[in-house]
Amino acid sequence: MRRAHVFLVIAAAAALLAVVGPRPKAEAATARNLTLLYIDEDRFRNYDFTDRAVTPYGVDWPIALVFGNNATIDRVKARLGNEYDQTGGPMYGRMTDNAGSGGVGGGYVWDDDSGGKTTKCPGAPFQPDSARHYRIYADGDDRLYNLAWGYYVFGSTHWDRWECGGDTAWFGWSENAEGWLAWRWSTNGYSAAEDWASFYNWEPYRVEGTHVWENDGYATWFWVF
Ligand SMILES: [Ca+2]
Repeated sequence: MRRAHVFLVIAAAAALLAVVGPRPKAEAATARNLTLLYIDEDRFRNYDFTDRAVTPYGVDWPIALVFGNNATIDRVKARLGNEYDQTGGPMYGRMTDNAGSGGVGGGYVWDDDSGGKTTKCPGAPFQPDSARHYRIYADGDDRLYNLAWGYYVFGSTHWDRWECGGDTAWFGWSENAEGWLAWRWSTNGYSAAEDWASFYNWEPYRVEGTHVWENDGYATWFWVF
């Protein structure tokens, strides 16, 4: 697991010059590898989106998290709530819990989530300059189901840095944020299998506006009991 040491740098002096208030969220960026993932009768997109539209030009982050076995949205958030106790703005996941015959047609829905975040407004005075942020998605009953994964939800995660001031805002490093989420899950007493399965959304390091891409294309599994 890589941990970018840049996050250890404390920009306390810069934070004092910060302008309070949220800045625009990560702008929609361009996915290299947007596709539909298949697991039994279920289907979901391997990125989340900045609006309710499936397009490689309007993605937020790669899907890199599956909370499985006995997950619900609320259960996962409760178990991460000791650190990810703030929320951000909403993004959108696309899925169906039963694609129907041949896996075509049937039941696609959107879910929006504002997620859990370690600091509400990173970069604001007296706040840390960075936050880690995850979002998780499911359909109307707040969980998806198939025989392979049990009850599950899926999601993305990333860093928000200087979002509310201090220096130029940027968002991303999702692979690193995924590792930290697995660390928090494990530290809280649950098990995770880091980089467990290919989600076909490898993103090499690159900067696209305020979006800093880096994702190994392998999602982490989080056991929920
Ligand atoms: Ca990964």
